[in-house]
Amino acid sequence: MTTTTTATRAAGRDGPTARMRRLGAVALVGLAAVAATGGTALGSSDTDPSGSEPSGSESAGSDLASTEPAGTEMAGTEPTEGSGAGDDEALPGEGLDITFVQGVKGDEFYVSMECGVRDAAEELGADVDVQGPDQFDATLQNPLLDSVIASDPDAILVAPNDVEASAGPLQRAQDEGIEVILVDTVVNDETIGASRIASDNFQGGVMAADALAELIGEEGTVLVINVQPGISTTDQRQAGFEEQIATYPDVEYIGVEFSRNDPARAAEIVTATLAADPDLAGIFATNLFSAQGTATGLLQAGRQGDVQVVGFDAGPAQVDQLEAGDVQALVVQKPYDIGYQGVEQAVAAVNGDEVTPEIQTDFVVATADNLEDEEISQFFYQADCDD
Ligand code: T6T
Repeated sequence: MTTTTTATRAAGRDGPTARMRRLGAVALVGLAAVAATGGTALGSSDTDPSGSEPSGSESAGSDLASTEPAGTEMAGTEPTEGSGAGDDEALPGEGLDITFVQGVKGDEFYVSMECGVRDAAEELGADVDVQGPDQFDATLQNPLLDSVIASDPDAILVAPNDVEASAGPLQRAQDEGIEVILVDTVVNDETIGASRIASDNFQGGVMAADALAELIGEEGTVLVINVQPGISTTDQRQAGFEEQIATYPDVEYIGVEFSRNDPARAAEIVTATLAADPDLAGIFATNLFSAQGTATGLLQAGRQGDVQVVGFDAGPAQVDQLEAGDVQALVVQKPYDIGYQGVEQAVAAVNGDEVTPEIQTDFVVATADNLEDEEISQFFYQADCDD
């Protein structure tokens, strides 16, 4: 179970006084453990995907607020009263420039996050610019960050590429009075980021371990295909998986391989591992491209459906692979919510309003049995905000 907090703090430069206060509804919410519902049908971790009540909020205490974007609920729903649209008051984001720097361009996880960013910016009246490096690589993202800092936005929403290497430019941004909001990934230096908004990635790894153990009947060898060391999210997923899989005495964890976010490399890892260990029972692939390549590798080896796969993320290609039976379960994040709440926090920080330092969003787990359910499919990632 995730720890929870409702701690808030004032942050940022003083802003216009007539800003509408919309905070208070965001807080860190516990992730309900995913319980297997029988067979290989894994249930959702989000007991109320419609968003009216965050999972775990009752048992965790009444001071918890929703992980939903305050006043907006899910993608595609109408903004509720007080969300800004149509109010006579000045919108809280009016006149503010926010830049969203993605972890990498063209990744449907960040595309979906961008959709949340754009919706929130529109509703709050802020201007938003979106940029991203061509690869998940701090040596590419850092120069981009430097040029964003030079353009002097009010706030930067960013998914930093590396826990250490990304800290320099983000520190410089803060030193120059730009509010920095970390979305998805973080840096190790905890002084960076007025707010950090992400999935509970360690718990996601735990869930993946339980799911994979169940799929393989709690025995056999398992492999992790991760991205690269230094990405906070995927490092935590691996750590959660490793801790949890060790609790299954008849499951042998044979270690981790790194795909460098390249599906072709993930496929090669599968081929090489099967050559060395033809009895491989299962694979946990820690992100979208790793999972996509894992499924392709199994297909190429003719072992799809035989070696069990739990992946993270739910881009269109991954959902197709789930439907085809090449992958058995996907841990689905809520990037739209992360982006939406990122903008809310950015606007609050710039205006000197209360900011929530840490927000965790939850997951659903998709399987072939539930992927048609609206409660699950509504969280599949978008390839385009008009989808
Ligand atoms: O899994 C997401 C994200 O959370 C992670 O930080 C990097 O990979 C993804 O973008 C998926 O490709």
